[in-house]
Amino acid sequence: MRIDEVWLHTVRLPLVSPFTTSFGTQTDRVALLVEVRATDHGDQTSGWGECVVSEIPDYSSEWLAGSRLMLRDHLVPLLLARQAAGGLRLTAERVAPALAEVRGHRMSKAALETAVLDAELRLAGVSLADHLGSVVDRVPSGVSVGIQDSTERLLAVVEDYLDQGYVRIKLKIKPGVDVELVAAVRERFGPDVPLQVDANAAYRLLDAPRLRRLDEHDLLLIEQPLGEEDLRQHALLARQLRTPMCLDESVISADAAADAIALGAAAVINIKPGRVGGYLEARRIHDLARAHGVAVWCGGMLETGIGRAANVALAALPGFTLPGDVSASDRFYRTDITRPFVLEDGCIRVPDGPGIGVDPIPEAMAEFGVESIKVG
Ligand code: OSB
Ligand code: MG
Repeated sequence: MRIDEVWLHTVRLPLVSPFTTSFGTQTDRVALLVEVRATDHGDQTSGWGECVVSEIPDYSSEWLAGSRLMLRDHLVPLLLARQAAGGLRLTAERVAPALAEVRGHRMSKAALETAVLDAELRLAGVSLADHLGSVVDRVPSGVSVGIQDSTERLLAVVEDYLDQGYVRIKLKIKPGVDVELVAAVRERFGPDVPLQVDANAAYRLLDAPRLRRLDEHDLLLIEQPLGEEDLRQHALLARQLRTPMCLDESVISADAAADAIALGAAAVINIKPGRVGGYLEARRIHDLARAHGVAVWCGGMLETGIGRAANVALAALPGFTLPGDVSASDRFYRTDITRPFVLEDGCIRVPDGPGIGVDPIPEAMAEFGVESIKVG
């Protein structure tokens, strides 16, 4: 395969309702899409990757404008230079090594690697799910519920999602907006609703006594209560809680996952391909966790259909034993830029077409497009 051109498309999609976490509120999603135009034996295709950065560096240190520059001025030129130098045929497996001289910037690297992988698989006629090793054709769908203005509002929102068929509820929490919410949801919907919480790093180890009050509510897990760099403190906290400890922000690589497991900082891991540098590293974390008996589930970053399609393929691997944040497109968007993913009996169907199995719809790209730039 030969890369002919790389395009960076920016699209802005309004959210159906604001999404609030411990670090802020989002009313729309600006997505950076990497398109790799490639040729193999005369066949041409476009491969797509969605960069999961936020507009501001709140969830991680990466952000939209920085990511666009990083791709434009460093990552894409590096990859094209590697290709021009000849020798090895370009494959997705060779993208990460080619980009390794750039430190960090995993979300940007992931988007580029995914676009190359998608192009490669489209040209080979193989679905991403088959390539990664999927074992199911539908995955159970959980939903991440943002912090609401009132408990009554939260209960109404949760009820609506349960009515739609979501099989697991994740409540965003922050200090002071936590135990009471969980208690209210448990009281209204009973002990059988699979329920978990996500703090997005908003607590300190000193909050352990308060977090221990979550134990009586029989949660599946507590996600990332402490800081991204606090692996050791997560291990200490885990020993004070009955609720299983799950890490999100802290797991930036397979190495970090190995450390977290060895330290006892993670009984469960939320795998987000963007956070760890791509789907190939995500699969390594899945394999590692599975070998250690650590459950994983697929996280989300409000992806459009492009990123969602790839996440659904990943979530079909055998170690994904908990429902992920892989909800239907209409959880976030009235109109998606691909055909929408829909809930069927609480599940999302795994795309089986070549590559990620979905395509951007030209009319939607025109409607939501902000800018497109060509690199190389
Ligand atoms: O921590 O899982 C998170 C969204 C943006 C940033 C961080 C997180 C989230 C979510 C997932 O909770 C939302 C989704 O895509 O379904
Ligand atoms: Mg999280």
